[in-house]
Amino acid sequence: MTQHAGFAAIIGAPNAGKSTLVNALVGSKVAIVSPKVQTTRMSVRGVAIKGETQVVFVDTPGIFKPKRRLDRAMVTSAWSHAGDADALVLLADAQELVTNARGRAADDTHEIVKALKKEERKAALALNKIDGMKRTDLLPLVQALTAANTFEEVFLISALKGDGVADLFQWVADRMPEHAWFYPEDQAADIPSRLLAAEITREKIYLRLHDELPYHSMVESEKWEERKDGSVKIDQVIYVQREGQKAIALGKGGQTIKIIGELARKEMEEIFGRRVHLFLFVKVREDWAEQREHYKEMGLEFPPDE
Ligand SMILES: Nc1nc2c(ncn2[C@@H]2O[C@H](COP(=O)(O)OP(=O)(O)OP(=O)(O)O)[C@@H](O)[C@H]2O)c(=O)[nH]1
Ligand SMILES: [Mg+2]
Repeated sequence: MTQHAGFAAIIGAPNAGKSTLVNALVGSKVAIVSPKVQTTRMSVRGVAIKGETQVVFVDTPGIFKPKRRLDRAMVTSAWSHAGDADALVLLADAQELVTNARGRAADDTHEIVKALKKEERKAALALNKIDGMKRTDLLPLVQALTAANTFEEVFLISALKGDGVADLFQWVADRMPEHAWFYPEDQAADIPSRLLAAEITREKIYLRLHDELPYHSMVESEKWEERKDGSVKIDQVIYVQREGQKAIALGKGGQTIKIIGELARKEMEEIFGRRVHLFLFVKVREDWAEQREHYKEMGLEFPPDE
């Protein structure tokens, strides 16, 4: 049988559940997830196979009206992946669209729909987070969105619970061109280990400190040392923007950073399948989001001044 392979980009407003969906499609964790908006900064590839078809799902940063430099880089990256993809899925938070129709997430979603329409870009719409929602609330939404004729197909899914995910996968798989597979059969993610390790720590920071330490942190794996016993020693730096944030990240007597380190280490050991010695350092660097070198580390282009 001939092989099919291609790229499917998942785009959407921040917090729609894109990373959760990519993890569900791939069947293992390739992208970090948190209740905060703008969790994903760089696009992550997750690989999944259906029959003779290999789909490379591209998780992208949320699309919204960007102001800061890092935001602009993230949104640019998301659109460029959409442009390159063989299949495109717009993911939207159905709960937001129904109960908070004038909210920011709904606004961002409508702007994306407009942009797709303008470019006459073919895409599927997946309404996410239908778990816990009433069908009667969903139907008018689906009707309104299909009436506009922008989408080839509309799916109702729960990325978290798995409902509808297989149908969406099938739709995507059917759109993959004839092509040899891009990755070996057993590869699920395409992200360098040190970058993934940094992402895992960032997820734990977001989960633990999402109210106190918004957005303004980044993690870099500075050292990666293979040990003879098969374990690895990883030194990571957490950059924050203020002294006060450093105190928050450390916590009383270093308690917070210790918990974050333990959670991150455990997950790294699971994912890498080996023992990990993780050392975390917190540094204040007020303008890290203005420094070119960090963008490369995050896999983003450094956008010019506005
Ligand atoms: N109830 C429910 N929650 C979901 C579902 N999918 C995702 N979530 C939650 O929504 C939040 C955001 O999920 P993410 O996967 O990080 O969303 P994202 O679109 O990747 O967000 P950004 O990377 O910030 O743009 C998390 O708290 C998820 O657990 C779903 O199907 N149902
Ligand atoms: Mg994400």
